Amino acid sequence: MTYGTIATWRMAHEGVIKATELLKKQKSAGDAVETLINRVEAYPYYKSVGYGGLPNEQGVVEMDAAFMNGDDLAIGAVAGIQNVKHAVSVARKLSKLHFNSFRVGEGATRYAIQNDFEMVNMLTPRAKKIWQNRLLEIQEKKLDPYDGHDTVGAITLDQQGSMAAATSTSGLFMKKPGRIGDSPLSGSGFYVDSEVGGAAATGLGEDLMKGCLSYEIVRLMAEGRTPQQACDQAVYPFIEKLQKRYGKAGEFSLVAMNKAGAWGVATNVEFTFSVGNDKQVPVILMANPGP
Ligand code: SD4
Repeated sequence: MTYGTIATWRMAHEGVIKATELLKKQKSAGDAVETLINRVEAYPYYKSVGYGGLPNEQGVVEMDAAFMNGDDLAIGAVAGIQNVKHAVSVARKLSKLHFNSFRVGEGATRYAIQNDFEMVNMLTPRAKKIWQNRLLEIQEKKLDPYDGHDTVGAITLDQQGSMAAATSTSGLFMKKPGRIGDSPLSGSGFYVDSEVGGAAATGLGEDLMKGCLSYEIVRLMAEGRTPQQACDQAVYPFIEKLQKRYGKAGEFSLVAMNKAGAWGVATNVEFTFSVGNDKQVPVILMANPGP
């Protein structure tokens, strides 16, 4: 039976390997995507996701994450959550609730504590040093706060035909406290429908959410486009639109997979991603800025 996963950035590769193994053993798309994202969250040297993620301008690590079940379209999300090792697991548990399934800030953190999620000081000494150095640099020269930030976003398809999507990020380095990007927002950072397929985004959240691009890609797939056609048709005209209205567009990279396991990607930067399925061992691939 067909199964597969696609995820953003090189950092997702070990998680994709693990998720692909699980899918091969007929585990669920939900378990596979959570395991994939947990791997990235736990690794201390990825500066933009989970433990070791870079903090906001006050030195506080605030995480955003989401989980979506493509069968019942259930969504759970957290934003600005603190000191929780696996934000995506909190999001997955929230997805089981009909009410109160998207929590922010203190309410999200409190929910994690009350439900026995692993709590840890997410600001590693390394991340603290990078933050301190950046504070000094900012005093010396005017710097763009958006610098080298990546979200892990993934789509999984299991052998039963179920799909899931999830994201996790510490968001923009030096962001203002309380700033939330696209990653926990359904339709922008992610979307999945097991009857069609799913998509996930990484890039500048403030621009990504103007286009609801993950939903747009799924909508185009539902109309019959391949994942690659859907990515191309959703992403590049929207980048042009932003360029026309603002003179520029943020960095955008989107990945998609349909219910048959075919995948696509669109990006305006050099972008690495990882794909694993029943036809090939997981590989890291590189996409060049399109179209
Ligand atoms: C955000 N989309 O918070 C995230 C950050 C990111 O590549 O993915 N950067 O806006």
